[in-house]
Amino acid sequence: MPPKKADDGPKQHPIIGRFGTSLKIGIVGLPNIGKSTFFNVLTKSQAAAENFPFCTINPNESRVPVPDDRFEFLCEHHKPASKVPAFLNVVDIAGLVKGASAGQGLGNAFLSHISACDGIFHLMRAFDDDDIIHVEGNVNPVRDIEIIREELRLKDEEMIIAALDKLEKVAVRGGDKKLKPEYDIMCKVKTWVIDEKNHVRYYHDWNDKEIDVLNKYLFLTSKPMIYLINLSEKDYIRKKNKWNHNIKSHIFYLSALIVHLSKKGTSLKKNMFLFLKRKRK
Ligand SMILES: Nc1nc2c(ncn2[C@@H]2O[C@H](COP(=O)(O)OP(=O)(O)O)[C@@H](O)[C@H]2O)c(=O)[nH]1
Ligand SMILES: [Mg+2]
Repeated sequence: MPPKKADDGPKQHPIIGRFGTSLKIGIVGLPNIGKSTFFNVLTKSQAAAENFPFCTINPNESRVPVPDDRFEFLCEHHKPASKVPAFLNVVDIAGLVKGASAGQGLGNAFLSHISACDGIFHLMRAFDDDDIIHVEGNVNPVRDIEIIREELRLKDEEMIIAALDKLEKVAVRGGDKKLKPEYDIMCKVKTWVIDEKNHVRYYHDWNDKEIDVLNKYLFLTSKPMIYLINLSEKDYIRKKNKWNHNIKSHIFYLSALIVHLSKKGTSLKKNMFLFLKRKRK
């Protein structure tokens, strides 16, 4: 039989993001909320996790194997010469503060660290502990979500303005027809992100051409984001926390898609639980 042509089969729709064999996810959040502690548990590492803001300066990175029964089955079945399981690179990024996009705290370095990631774990603090300093003075995860959300959006705002400036010169004033569609798409991105103050990922109807353009720029707010809530062990066990309702409704308001996870969610929770158990020692 002749080999199949590359264009055989149904057309695949593009997906927002950069997909490859080596995926990287960054842990992002305010300083001193448990990012390094979570990183250590998830990756079985020993990164410094101390009770003071900006304990992490350079990002710590570690590879975590992703267990998958299907992989074992396929290896057993096909007996390949080499076996390469899936890995997730997890990066513990320095804390962001209000104004980080304009150079506050550890400033703009975070941009390149988050840019290098394919996805974001957005960790927030929902545990009370007077001994653990909160950079905003008190615990309020909904306010904290907004601080991080706005810093990421502001960084994209800079990128969008610079890109539109360039495109305008060539596609509008220079009359380059080839770049006009990209210019029009970037105008739509500008309306959504700058005028309406949204994240790219929360518009769920980008078409294929728009996704191609978004993937050229890989905006911070287009990266898939998983919200993680750092609770006390007590709240975790009783499955209650005074912030739960507000966090959920805020995330719903942002129009994040709510995905009900079963097995995967359990394993993530397990990691959080290990993390909390470790705290008690
Ligand atoms: N009470 C309490 N303390 C925590 C929890 N998670 C982290 N911490 C403490 O908070 C401080 C800051 O943690 P760290 O992981 O360095 O935060 P990061 O700055 O976000 O990386 C450390 O003293 C941790 O032991 C938690 O769930 N409960
Ligand atoms: Mg840290």
